[in-house]
Amino acid sequence: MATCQKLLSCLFLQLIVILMVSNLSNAQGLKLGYYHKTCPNAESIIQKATYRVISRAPTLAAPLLRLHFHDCFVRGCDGSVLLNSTKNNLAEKAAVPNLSLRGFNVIDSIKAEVEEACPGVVSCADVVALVARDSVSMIHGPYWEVPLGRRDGRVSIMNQVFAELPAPLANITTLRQMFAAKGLNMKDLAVLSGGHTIGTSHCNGFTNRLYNFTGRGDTDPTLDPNYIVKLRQKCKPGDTKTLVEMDPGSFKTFDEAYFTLVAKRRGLFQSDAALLDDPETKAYVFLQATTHGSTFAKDFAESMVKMGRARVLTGNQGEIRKHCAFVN
Ligand code: HEM
Ligand SMILES: *[C@@H]1O[C@H](CO)[C@@H](O)[C@H](O)[C@H]1NC(C)=O
Ligand SMILES: *[C@@H]1O[C@H](CO)[C@@H](O)[C@H](O)[C@H]1NC(C)=O
Ligand SMILES: *[C@@H]1O[C@H](CO)[C@@H](O)[C@H](O)[C@H]1NC(C)=O
Ligand SMILES: CC(=O)N[C@H]1CO[C@H](CO)[C@@H](O)[C@@H]1O
Repeated sequence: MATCQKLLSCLFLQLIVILMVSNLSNAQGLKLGYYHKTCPNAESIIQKATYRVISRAPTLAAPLLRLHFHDCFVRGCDGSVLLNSTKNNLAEKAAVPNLSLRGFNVIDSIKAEVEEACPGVVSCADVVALVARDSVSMIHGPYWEVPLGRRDGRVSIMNQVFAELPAPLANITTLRQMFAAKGLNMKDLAVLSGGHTIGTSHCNGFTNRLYNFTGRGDTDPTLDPNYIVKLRQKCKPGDTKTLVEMDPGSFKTFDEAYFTLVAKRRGLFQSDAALLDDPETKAYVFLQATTHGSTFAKDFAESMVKMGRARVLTGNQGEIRKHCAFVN
C-alpha cells in the first residue's frame, strides 16, 4: 500500500485485496489434507468408526449420505442440520423432512471420538462430509478425496428447510433453481439424484401419485402403471409409517440401477420422474441406464465434492463445535 499515491486507487487496491481474501476464505478455502498437521489421524479415526457402524448396520449408509445433502442445501455445509432446537428457536431438525432423517447419534459419537484425539479442531460439518464419503465407499460406491476446513455455523432455522431443500413433489424448474442456488448445474442434479440408488422412503413421500394425484382420484400418468399396482400393495392412502426401498432389490448397494428405474418411469418421487422433463438430465439418465452406469461413479464423486463446497464457512467464520447438537 506504500506505493499507493492517489486515494482512489488506494481504496481500489484495498477493495481488491479484501475481495480476494474473502473469496479465499469461502469455498476455495477448503483444502485436501486440511487436518494433516493439526489432527493427523482425523480422517482415519472417522473412517474406522464409520466402517464399524456400516459393517454392523449397512442400511445406515443411506441416511448418513442424506445428512450431508441436507446439511449443504440448507444454509450451506455448516453442520446446521445437526443442531438441536432450543427454548427460543426451532432448528432444521424440527422441520417435517426431519422425521425421516437418521444417523444423528452416529455423527455425535464419531465426533466425540475425534474430540478425544484432537479437542476443538475438527468441525462437525467436516465430520458429516467424511462420514458420507466413507459410507458410500463402503457399500461399493466410489471413493473421493474430501476438501476440508469447513467451520460450523451457529444458526439453524426450521423454516429455511422449506425454502432451500427440494420437496419430493418438486418439478424440474424448482429443482433447477434450488440446485443452482448451491452452485450446482443440471448435470449435478441428475448425478446426485443417483443417491437414491440406496435407502428407503416413507410411503407419504409418493402416495399422492398412487391414489389422488390431481384431486380426482387419479394416478400420476408419468409413473409406470404396473409399478403403481405394486406400490399400492405396500402403501395404503394416508400411510406415514411404512418404508419402501427406493431401488428395490439393491437398496443397500451403491450402483447405477437408479437410472434404469427412472428411465422405466419407476422413479419413486415426482422429483425423480422430473429428470425426464429436461433434455440434459434426461440424456444423462438414459446414458447411465444404457451403459450400466459407465461414468456414474466418477461423476458422483465429482458432484459430491462440488456439493460439499456449498456456502461453506472457513477461516475465522463460525466455530468448531464441541458437540454437534449444540453451539459452543
Ligand atoms: C433432488 C432432490 C431430492 C429430493 C426431492 C429428495 C427427496 C427425498 C425423500 C422424500 C426421501 C425419503 C425420506 C423418507 O421418507 O425416509 C429421500 C431419501 C434419500 N435421499 Fe433424497 N432427495 C433429493 C436428493 C438427494 C441427494 C442429492 C442425495 C444424496 C446425494 C439424496 C440421498 C438420499 C438418500 C440416501 C435417501 C435414503 C435415506 C434413508 O434410507 O433413510 N437425495 N430423498
Ligand atoms: C437433541 O435432540 C434430539 C431430538 O431432536 C434428542 O434425541 C437428543 O437427545 C438431543 N441431543 C442431546 C445431546 O440432548
Ligand atoms: C413448478 O413448481 C413451482 C412451485 O410449486 C410452481 O410455481 C411452478 O408453476 C411449477 N412449474 C411448472 C412448469 O409446472
Ligand atoms: C381426492 O382429493 C380431493 C381434493 O383434495 C378430495 O376432495 C377427495 O375426497 C379425495 N379423494 C379420495 C378418494 O381421497
Ligand atoms: C426429532 C425432531 O426434532 N422431531 C421433530 C420433527 O418435526 C416435527 C414436526 O415438524 C416435530 O413435531 C418433531 O418434534
